[in-house]
Amino acid sequence: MEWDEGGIHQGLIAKLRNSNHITVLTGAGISAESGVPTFRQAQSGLWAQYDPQQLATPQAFRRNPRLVWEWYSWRRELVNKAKPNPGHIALATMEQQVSRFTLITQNVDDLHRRAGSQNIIALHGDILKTRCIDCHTYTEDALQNENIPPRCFHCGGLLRPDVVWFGESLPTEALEAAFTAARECDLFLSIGTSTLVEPSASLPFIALQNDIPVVEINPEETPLSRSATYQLKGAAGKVLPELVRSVWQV
Ligand code: BJW
Ligand code: ZN
Repeated sequence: MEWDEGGIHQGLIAKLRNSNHITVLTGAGISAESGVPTFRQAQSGLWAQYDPQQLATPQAFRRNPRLVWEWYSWRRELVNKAKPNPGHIALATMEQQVSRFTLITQNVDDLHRRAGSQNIIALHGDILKTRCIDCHTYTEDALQNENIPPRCFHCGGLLRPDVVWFGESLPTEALEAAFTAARECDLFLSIGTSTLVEPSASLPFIALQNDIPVVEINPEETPLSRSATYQLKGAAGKVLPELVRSVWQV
C-alpha cells in the first residue's frame, strides 16, 4: 500500500485509532531533517573520505583510537546543535494518544527524549555518554580532558563513546524488551531505517510473523518495503505530523 498525495489510507487511519499498543522502530532517517547525517549517506567535509561502517567497530578503535574519537567528537557536536524535528515531536504526541506505546530507537542522538517521548528503548546506546574500556566507569567530564582520546580518571584506560559498535552485543534487557514489544503490539511502525543492521532489522519481520500490520515510513525502498502492510514513501518530518493529525486531530 503506497502513500499517495490524496492522503492516508482509511484502513490505516482506523487501525491506528483502534490500536491499544503501538510499537515504533526508528533509525537515522528520522533525525536527517534535524541535520544529523544518516549512517549510509555520504559524510560531509573532512569525514567524507571515511566509511562509517569502518569507523564504528572495536577494531577501528584499537587500530586508531584518535581517529575514531575525533569522528565521534565531530558527530557529538552535530547532535548537540540539533533540535528535534516535527517527526520526533509527532511521535511524542502519538504516545499521549494511545494506552501503550513503545519507541525502539537505533539512534544515539537523544532527540526522541528531547522531543518528549517517554517509553524509549535505546538499542545502540548514547553518543553523549562516555565510558572506560577497562573499568567500564562512566565519565561526565571526559570532554575537558586534554588527551585524545581522553583517559579514565580511575584507571587510566581509554575512554570510548557509550554506543554499540559492529560485532558488539546490544544491551540484553533492552533487546528482549524490543522483541517483546514487536511481538505484542497491535501495529508496528518502521521509520527512517535502512533495515540492514541486525538484530534491529528483524523486529518488523517478527511483527509480521505475528500477523501484526507493519507501516514503513521512508522515502527510499528497503528490504522491508515489499513485505510492509503499508508503505508511506516520504520524509518522516512530513508524513508523521500528517498521520497524527488525520488520526487524532491533534
Ligand atoms: C529517511 C529520511 C527522512 C533518510 N525520513 N527516512 C545477521 C546477519 C548478518 C550480519 C549480522 C547478523 N547479526 C549480526 C550481524 C553483524 C552486524 C550487522 O547487522 N551487519 C550488517 C551490516 C549486515 N550487526 C552487529 O554487529 C550488531 N551486533 C550483534 O548482532 O551482536 C551479535 C553478533 C555479532 C557479530 C556477528 C553475529 C552476531 C551490532 C550492530 C550495531 C550497529 N551500530 C551502529 C553504530 C552505532 C554508533 C554510532 O552511531 O556510531 O548503529 S551502525 C549504524 O547502523 C548505527 C545505526 O543505528 C544502524 C542502523 O542504521 P539506520 O538507522 O538504519 O541508518 P541508515 O543510514 O542505514 O538508513 C537511514 C534510512 O533513513 C535510509 O533508509 C533512508 O532512506 C532513510 N531516510 N531521510 C525518513 N527524512
Ligand atoms: Zn577506567
